[in-house]
Amino acid sequence: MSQLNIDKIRADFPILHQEINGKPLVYFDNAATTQKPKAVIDALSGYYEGYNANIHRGIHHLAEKATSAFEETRKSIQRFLNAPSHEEIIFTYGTTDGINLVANTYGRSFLQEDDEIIISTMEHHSNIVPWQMLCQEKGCVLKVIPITEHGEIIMEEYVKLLSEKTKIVSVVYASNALGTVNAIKEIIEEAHKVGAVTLVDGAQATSHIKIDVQELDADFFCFSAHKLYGPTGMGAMYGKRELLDKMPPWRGGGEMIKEVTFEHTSFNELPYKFEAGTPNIADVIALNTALDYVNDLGLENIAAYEQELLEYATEKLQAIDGLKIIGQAAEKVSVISFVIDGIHPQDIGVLLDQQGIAIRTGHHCTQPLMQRFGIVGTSRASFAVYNTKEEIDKLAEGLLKVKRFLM
Ligand code: C6P
Repeated sequence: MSQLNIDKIRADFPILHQEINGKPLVYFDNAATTQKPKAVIDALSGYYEGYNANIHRGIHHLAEKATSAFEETRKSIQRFLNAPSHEEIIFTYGTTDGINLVANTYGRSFLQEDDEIIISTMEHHSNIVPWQMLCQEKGCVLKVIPITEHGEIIMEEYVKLLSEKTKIVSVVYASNALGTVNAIKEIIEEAHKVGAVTLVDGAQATSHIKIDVQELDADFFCFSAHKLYGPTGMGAMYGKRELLDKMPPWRGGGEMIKEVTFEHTSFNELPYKFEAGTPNIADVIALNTALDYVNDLGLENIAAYEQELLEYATEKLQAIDGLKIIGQAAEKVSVISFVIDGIHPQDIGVLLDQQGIAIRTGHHCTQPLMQRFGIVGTSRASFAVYNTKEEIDKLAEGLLKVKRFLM
């Protein structure tokens, strides 16, 4: 039995209380983006209505208030990830931006021809393409860890790929398309044995798993606010200070400099060296409210409740004739991807939408993973803390209706 009052939680999310196509909205596209509690929406408008000002530059009251709220978020993220210091938290546009930052700074500076980068078969495009671009530029080699039919990394195969040539291992903590939770601590440990630097794609992990970057010994950890009940278009990256210190900046502009002449520029210290230009102030501030929201509920409580939903849904969906769950790892976050014999995932998505049920269909930005399973895509239902078993019942009934309609 959950420790959480789900009715009360649902009341915090205004968007949930509407009808879509004449049916109460069932929102099961949380792996794409979670909905935002009223407190987060209020934090956004509170900034614009009350203390909109540019940060770090002004000495007036509003600028100081905005700067202080902005920097408070950095400290909250430090605590949330258990990072050693807030200077090791860099604001980004999101997970994609964080990975690109590492590829374009660390990668371009320290990798050479024939060096190897290891990723896994279940990576999101944002943890594939930046490394491919780097490989193209530097003549490095991209190696891919295979996975089992259940959607789990084959550790022995991973270890075989590692060598003194391996410079970067970049792996997803929780897969958006399969739900698999990877043994990320072990993956990092093995990478460190050959002296490789590690990056964890934490996009799907932060809203379900308590993160401790020191425990994991991750060199870089990236996540997006919008999958954590926060705003879109912003996120953060943790990096170990000794790495961040030796990395050159990526984007040039205001804020990231110490002194500029036409002949030479000296760069600001951490974290500002990586934060050129006016940042996304309002959204950074609102992320702090989202973190408070999650912390108040307790990530352990959220995770436990979501696991209840996952088990319930797995049982319900498995009972549907012709339905196959793609991704049956022993440890999963609350994501269920599935295919139904003879029905295209897109048709499932469209027909469920007519019943007010929002899921995601397609390749989920993991085309190589879909190729591994020999499918064009899946239908994916992903659950958050405000979802209920009654909604899962509606999904199961909805799928039966889809089948009856199309077959
Ligand atoms: N996955 C999904 O529906 P951004 O877009 O930068 O916030 O996150 C990118 C990203 C990186 N890694 C993983 C594991 C992800 O799941 C995502 C985003 C969304 O699955 C949109 S494609």
